[in-house]
Amino acid sequence: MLRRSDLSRRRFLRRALSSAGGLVVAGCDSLSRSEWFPKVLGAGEELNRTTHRWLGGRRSMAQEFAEADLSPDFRSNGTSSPNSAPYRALAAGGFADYRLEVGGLVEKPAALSLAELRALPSRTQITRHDCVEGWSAIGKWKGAKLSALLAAVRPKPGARYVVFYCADPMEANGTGLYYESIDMDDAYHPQTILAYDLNDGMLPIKNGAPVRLRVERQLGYKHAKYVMRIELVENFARIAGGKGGYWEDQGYEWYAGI
Ligand SMILES: Nc1nc2c(c(=O)[nH]1)N[C@H]1C(S)=C(S)[C@@H](COP(=O)(O)O)O[C@H]1N2
Ligand SMILES: [Mo]
Repeated sequence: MLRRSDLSRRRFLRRALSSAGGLVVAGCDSLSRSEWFPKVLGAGEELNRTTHRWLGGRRSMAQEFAEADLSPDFRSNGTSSPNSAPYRALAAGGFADYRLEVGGLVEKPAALSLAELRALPSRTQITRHDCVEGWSAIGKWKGAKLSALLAAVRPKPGARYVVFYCADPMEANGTGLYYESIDMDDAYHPQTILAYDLNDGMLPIKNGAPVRLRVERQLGYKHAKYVMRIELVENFARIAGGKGGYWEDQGYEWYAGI
């Protein structure tokens, strides 16, 4: 298990590098999507990988733990019960009427019931959640692989980010809701799931029922709870404060790598 000091050292390294290194990485990323780059610049790719590793393992897997490491209770943070009439109605019905809407830049928009989400290829993982407020907890999550959901809706070529709109109303932003976003690199990562179970039981309301995002290489605030709608977009220009998330609109980093 990572010691606290290791964690802060890694965060320090990441911050120290993010001004200079971040630019390099962003540049390499967009270049590597064009046809010629990988063929011509093998050395550049190696540099790209090394830089990612320095930045906290962007290409790697988040650490996974054993059952013995599980926290006795997975605490709640932020919203613990969304204060909206539609959400309360869904919860009262045991989420039988819940439909996860998936739209935006996709060929086949969809609205999935919990049963349909549970029928998608899933992954179970025991991971540590790190909140910027200074606490961590280890939990066992099971959920649909976001990669499988994306395969079903077929992203259009222009899709660069996946946006998650939540059920909890927030005053301080334009959508009026908590929301978050990730890029395609994290969207297709094997540990990125839409979790419906926590510690072998149904996801409790305090932790985001019926569905919450797990994006394990990033900090707690990226893990959107109460996900109602997913939108694939090219950029964040027309979404709330334009920074890609509720906390990002208030100055938090968009890429919250651990
Ligand atoms: N919809 C929604 N998602 C959210 C939040 C929130 O307030 N609303 N809080 C975030 C923060 S800061 C953290 S640390 C985690 C907390 O998850 P937990 O309640 O399962 O501990 O959820 C994140 N996702
Ligand atoms: Mo958090």
